[in-house]
Amino acid sequence: MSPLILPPLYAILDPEQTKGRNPEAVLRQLLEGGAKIIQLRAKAMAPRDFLQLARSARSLSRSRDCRLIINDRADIALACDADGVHLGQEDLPLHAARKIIGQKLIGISTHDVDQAKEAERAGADYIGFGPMFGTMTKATGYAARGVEMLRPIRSAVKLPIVAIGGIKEENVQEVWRAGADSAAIISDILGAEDVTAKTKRILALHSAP
Ligand code: TZP
Ligand code: MG
Repeated sequence: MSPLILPPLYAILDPEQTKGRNPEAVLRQLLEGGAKIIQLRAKAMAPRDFLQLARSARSLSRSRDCRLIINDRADIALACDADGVHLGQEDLPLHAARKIIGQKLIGISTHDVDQAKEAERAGADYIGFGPMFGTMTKATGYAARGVEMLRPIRSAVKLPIVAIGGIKEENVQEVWRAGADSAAIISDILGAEDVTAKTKRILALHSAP
């Protein structure tokens, strides 16, 4: 199978972070801005509401040729025909999620070199790595890694790396330069007044010097 190539921005749509704006409307703005992979993260939603939103996200994202990843829930990823699922260290282990979703993508959150290597060994399609910087969006329980800790991860695994945590328009180029294939961003994008313009500006930075 050809290796996965991730776009430089991995946008995360979390309905709790949209400042009360309708998640589908925000999703449309992300798509309009050029997002080509979007993760749906809905920690507080009842599973059937999560599924309903996921189905709607699936149809909108498919129409714009954008991949859809479901956070935490392999069952919902399968039920809405997403492109994959993203799992943390406490979620279903990779081998169990694989039984559920087959060849769809599985991303694994990692926080150090050992976890990154283990995710690669176990057959992950990409890894998350973080938290890169301080973030108010999630109580991660880990100190900020910084770009210094991203570089050894880049050397340790061949898998695509999605850096996450405290990434913003102002520091996103640092994480790409340190070896991240993609930058996962929640609050800097979802908190923007104009989500489309913010997404476009971040993507434009990837090709800027
Ligand atoms: N996992 C590690 S940090 C984080 C998650 C879900 C939150 C990232 O959010 P933000 O707002 O981009 O810092
Ligand atoms: Mg999780």
